[in-house]
Amino acid sequence: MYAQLVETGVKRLKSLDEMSAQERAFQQRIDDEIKIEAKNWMPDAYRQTLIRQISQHAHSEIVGMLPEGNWVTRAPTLKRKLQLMAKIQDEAGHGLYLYSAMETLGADRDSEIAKLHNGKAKYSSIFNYPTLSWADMGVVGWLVDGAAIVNQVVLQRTSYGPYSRAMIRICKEESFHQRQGYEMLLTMMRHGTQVQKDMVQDAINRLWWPALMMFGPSDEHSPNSAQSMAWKIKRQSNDELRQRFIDQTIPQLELLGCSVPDPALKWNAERGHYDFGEIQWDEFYEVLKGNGPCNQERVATRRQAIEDGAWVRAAAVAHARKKHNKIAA
Ligand code: FAQ
Repeated sequence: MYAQLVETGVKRLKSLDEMSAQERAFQQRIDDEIKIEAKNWMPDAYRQTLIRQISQHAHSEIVGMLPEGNWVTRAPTLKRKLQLMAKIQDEAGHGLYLYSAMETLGADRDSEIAKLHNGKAKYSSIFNYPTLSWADMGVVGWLVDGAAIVNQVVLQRTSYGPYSRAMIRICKEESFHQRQGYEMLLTMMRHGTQVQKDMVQDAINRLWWPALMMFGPSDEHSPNSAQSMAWKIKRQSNDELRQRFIDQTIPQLELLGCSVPDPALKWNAERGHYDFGEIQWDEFYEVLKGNGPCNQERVATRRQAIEDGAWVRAAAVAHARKKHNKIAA
C-alpha cells in the first residue's frame, strides 16, 4: 500500500529510505495501528495536516449551524422546533470538541478562528448554499449529515488519538441528525400536500450535487490524500466514500418516492455500485474560492457573532479575575 502511494501520490511522498530513523519509527507505529497521542513525537507535516483538517472540520460544524438556525423561528410544530434546536446545539458541541482536539496539537484556537473570519480558512462547501424552504431542514439532516457520517465513521479509526475519540461521540449524534431529517421527509412525502411533496423534491434537486461535493475532489485531483492515507489520517479515499454514500442513499431516496437530478444515475450490476454523472467541479472550486451563493454572508455572520459577544467574554474574564483575586487575598 505504502509503496503504491509513493508511486501514485499527487504530492510526492518520502520513501522509507529517505526517512530519518525517527520518521521510520513513527511510520511503523502508524502501520502497527498504534494511535499517536499529543505528547508523542510526530513529523511537523503530520501535525500541520491535522491542524488544517481538524480546524476546517471544526469551522464546518460552526458555520453549519447557520443554514439551520435560519429556520428555528419558522419550524412548523413544537416537536420539529425542539429537534432542530437540539441538532444545532449538537453541531456547536462538535465544533468545540474539534477545536479542543486541534489545541492538543499546539494550535491556537483564537488564531485559527481569526483565519475563518478573515476568509483564509476553508470550511465545508455545502454550507455556502442557501436553505430556501422548510424541506431543506429535512434534506440537510438526511443528505448533509448522511454524507458527514459516511466520512466521519471512517475517521473514528484515524491515527491521531484525540481526533479519533472526538469522532466516536460525534458520529453517534450525527446519526440522530440523519434520522430526524429522513423522518421529517418521510412524513412530508407520505402525509403532506402536493405542495409539500414538491418542496421536498425541489430541496433534493438543489442539494444533491453539493452533498456529493462534500467528499472533496476526485482522488486523482486530491493533493493531500496520498500522504494522509499513508499516515492513516484518512482511511478511505474521497471517491470511495462518495460512492458508498450514493450506494446507501439511493434506496432511501426510492423509499421516499423522490428522484435525484442526475440522468446518468444507474445501478451497475457488474460493479455492484451505482454509476453517476459528472460532478460540476468548476462550481466546487468557485465555492472554495469564496464565490458560492452564501460565502460572504456566512463569514460576515460569524464575524458579527464574535463582535456581538465581545462584552460577554470581557465580563466573564473580569468575573474570573475578581474571583481569583479574592482567593489570592
Ligand atoms: N469543502 O486534498 P483534498 C458536517 C479542500 S461536517 C471545502 O482531498 P483533504 C456536520 C481541502 O480542504 C462536514 N473544502 O483534502 C454538519 C483541501 O484544501 P487545503 C465537514 C474542501 O483534506 C452537518 C483541498 O480542497 N467534514 O457536515 C472540500 O485530504 C449538518 C484539496 O482536497 C469534515 O471536515 C469541501 N467539501 O480531504 C454540521 C471531515 N473538500 O486545505 C452542520 C473531515 C476538499 O489543502 C449541519 N475532513 N476541500 O487548502 C476530511 O475528511 C477531509 O478534509 C476532506 C478533504 C475529505 C473534506
